[in-house]
Amino acid sequence: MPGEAKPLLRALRGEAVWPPPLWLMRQAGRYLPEYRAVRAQVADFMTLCTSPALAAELTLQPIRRFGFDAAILFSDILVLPWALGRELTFREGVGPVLPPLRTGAEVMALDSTRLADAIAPVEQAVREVRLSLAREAFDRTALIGFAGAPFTVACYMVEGGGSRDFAATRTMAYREPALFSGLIDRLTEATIAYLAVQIDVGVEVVMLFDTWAGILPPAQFRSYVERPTREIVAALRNRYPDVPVIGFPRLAGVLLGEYAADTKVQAVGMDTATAPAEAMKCVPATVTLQGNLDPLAVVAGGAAMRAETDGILHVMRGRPFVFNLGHGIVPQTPPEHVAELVRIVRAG
Ligand code: 1CP
Repeated sequence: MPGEAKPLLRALRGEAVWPPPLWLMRQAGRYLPEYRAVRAQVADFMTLCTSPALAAELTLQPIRRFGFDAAILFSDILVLPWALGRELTFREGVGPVLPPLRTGAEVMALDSTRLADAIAPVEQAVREVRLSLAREAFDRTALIGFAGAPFTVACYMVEGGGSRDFAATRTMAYREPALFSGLIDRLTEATIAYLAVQIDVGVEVVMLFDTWAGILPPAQFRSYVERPTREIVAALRNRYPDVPVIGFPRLAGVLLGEYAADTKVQAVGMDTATAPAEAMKCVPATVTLQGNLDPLAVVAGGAAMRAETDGILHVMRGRPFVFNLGHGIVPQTPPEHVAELVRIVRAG
């Protein structure tokens, strides 16, 4: 298989590739002047996500600048609820805003029959990225597709946007468990369909972002984080046995090992708060680890960034590993610090 030579795919198939492959969560974004230039051409963020040529261009920008081992499709986790018929706007300085979903009728109205048409621009963006990667000879760069995991997507849908504690969502999960489970089930099904489309047109790996997984108590973590993730992994593995799934249950803490064993993801993303040595102990060596440099260490740069990076590399050497951040890169990051980080990691 020619793809086998790509370092990311080798690491995700269980090989201790060294120096480790690297890419950064949110590697396309406001910290790059070339992103800001494209963003300034359009009125709103959703136009970027629904214009294949622009989404493809933004996906390629960080690859051209830094030569990462993975390109991640430029899109957003909230494109899925939008494609199921929920309104969505991104407000400058606020973030995503949706109409809060609170009733069974609204869950029933989520319309998977419109999914295929709504995600056609995403499909086209994937095709264009694959063509550009080949045309520009980025032979070692693999393409990652993604979705939000059902719980995190449900958080934004129920709450109607971002929140510190997602209190309305978590109250619904206690008061109306049948309603909340129904929403999670719908999203699980839609996520499988959405990721299958991305794989059909060329993504080589998929990642499930469960940014808010860690706000749940253990029993609900099992029901709303582990169970849907296990179902998505099983369905995709059945159809696409060679496409690895990376799970990122942010702030899962001591449940990280259980998450890996239960969901059977090929790789687990460690968040910033996870000690790599602890993750090594609880996640089996057959599961690839990814992470977990603090995004603020990249803002700081210099000796602090080097020390933190060396610490992670030292612990992970000899096991299947993908270097990344512990959460998304932040807008105030100097791009030169990212270039320096790439040099440090590539020196092993
Ligand atoms: O390079 C890439 O990774 C680009 C693709 C990408 C991804 C994987 C974007 C573009 N968003 C995401 C995932 C995403 N979106 C997550 C999961 C990962 C994470 O925790 O960071 C989440 C929670 C969102 C929701 C979202 N979209 C937020 C957070 C809202 C909140 O306060 O809780 C925001 C601000 C967005 C907008 C957005 N999405 C992507 C970008 C570059 C932006 C910023 C828009 C801009 O500033 O121009």
